[in-house]
Amino acid sequence: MTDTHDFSQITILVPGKLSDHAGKRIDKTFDMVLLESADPAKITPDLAAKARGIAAFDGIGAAFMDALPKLEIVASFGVGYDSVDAAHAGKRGVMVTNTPDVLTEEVADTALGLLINTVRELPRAENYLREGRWQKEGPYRLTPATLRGRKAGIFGMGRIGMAIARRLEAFGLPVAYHNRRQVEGIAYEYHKTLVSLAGAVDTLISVAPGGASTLKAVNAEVLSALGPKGVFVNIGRGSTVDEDALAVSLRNGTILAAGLDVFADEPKVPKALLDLPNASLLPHVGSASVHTRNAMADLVVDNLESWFSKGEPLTAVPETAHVKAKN
Ligand code: NAP
Ligand code: 8YV
Repeated sequence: MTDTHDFSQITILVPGKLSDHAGKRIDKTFDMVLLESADPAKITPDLAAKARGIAAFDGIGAAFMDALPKLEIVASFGVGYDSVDAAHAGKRGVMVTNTPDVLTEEVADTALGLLINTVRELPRAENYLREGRWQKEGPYRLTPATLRGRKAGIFGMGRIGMAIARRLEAFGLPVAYHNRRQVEGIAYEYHKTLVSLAGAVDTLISVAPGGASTLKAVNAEVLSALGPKGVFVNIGRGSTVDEDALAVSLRNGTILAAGLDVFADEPKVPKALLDLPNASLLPHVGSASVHTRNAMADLVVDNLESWFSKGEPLTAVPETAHVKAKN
């Protein structure tokens, strides 16, 4: 971003996972300290005295922040930051940044891929070919489901929700949505409640953030409203779904099929979902291309550089938008 500042005396902690791309940049520019995990017990007096920033590729809790009295900024990798205690950071005067926009189109592409995989059974059809069954048994079965004639509902019509909606329109599907607030300037049908949206569509795509306000929002009532032709796709957060209710609904035909990129307790996936042939499952790959992950990593480091050179981040989360640099 800028090479006119000397950041070499500024210590940035990187606990747990690390993006290689971000790691190279942070190491070149800052005093980078790798930690095994974001565990307050791992903070030595020396680190406590000097760490001014965290580059976070996993969650950061309040206790870890509180172990770092000089902490000014947590630059988090990912647009969703439910694993960072941003409310606590806001109260403590610590800036938190995330990585919006640079991943929007990639995640929307993945959502459409997952939807088509789920409805047209493409992964199962490919397995059928690879297992030699096409030659032995003839063509793969005609899929009971199709995208044709479907109506889609989006839970979480934000940046990624809008990008998914544009793609769905190009596929010829009408779109409706549910957010807490109606979005101005868009013509998509708005529903005040998630259950009302589910009742009005047969294809529900969740791209809502995690956190208390969405916890298990996609529950038995919502799935029942979606109905027996219903397809549910989750590209947002696993915590927004009651996974037990979803497995039951898929097993007993309350809904037809589901496509899931995210799970409540990653990387663990409930056996009840793994056992279901009508669930298409991905290991949280929404943004997972080299191109997009590098763009996200660059935004993490750009936020650190902007903060330590101008006292302003590029992409503050709302909970810390009020936080000002101390000097
Ligand atoms: P965004 O622009 O902030 O959009 C989030 C939308 O959700 C907003 O329109 C918001 O509207 C709505 N929302 C929030 N809380 C709600 C609630 N309690 N009830 C109903 N609607 C609610 O975020 P984004 O950039 O589109 O990203 C969305 C989420 O996608 C991220 O938070 C992340 O969890 C997930 N994600 C997943 C992947 C992946 O790899 N699978 C990749 C990127 C992002 P209101 O505030 O009006 O309710
Ligand atoms: C990443 C995501 O997979 O941006 C998000 O909210 O869920 C994904 O893009 C995740 O942040 C990687 O840890």
